[in-house]
Amino acid sequence: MKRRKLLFILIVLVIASSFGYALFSPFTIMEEEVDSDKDGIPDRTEIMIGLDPYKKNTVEDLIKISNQLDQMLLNGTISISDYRYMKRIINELILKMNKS
Ligand SMILES: [Ca+2]
Repeated sequence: MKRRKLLFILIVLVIASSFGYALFSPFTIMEEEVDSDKDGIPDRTEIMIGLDPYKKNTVEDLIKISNQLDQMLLNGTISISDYRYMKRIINELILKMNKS
């Protein structure tokens, strides 16, 4: 009996998570696709890393921000988790922009 209950809960969780994913992901993708200045960096990401989403940015701008983040880490004005998170995003963008 207990096993059945657990199995039921598990099935409900699996269905709920897949449904949640299906509901959530289209919005995420739509938001990611908005790139007002068409520089390859989505608006949401530009705002997150402190760029103007209506002004085209280059790889050099991203490198500049990356260096600023290094300074912030050294000064202790950014947490290590925020630093890692932002660096990962910026590095991915630099790679993406270098490929295109
Ligand atoms: Ca952009």
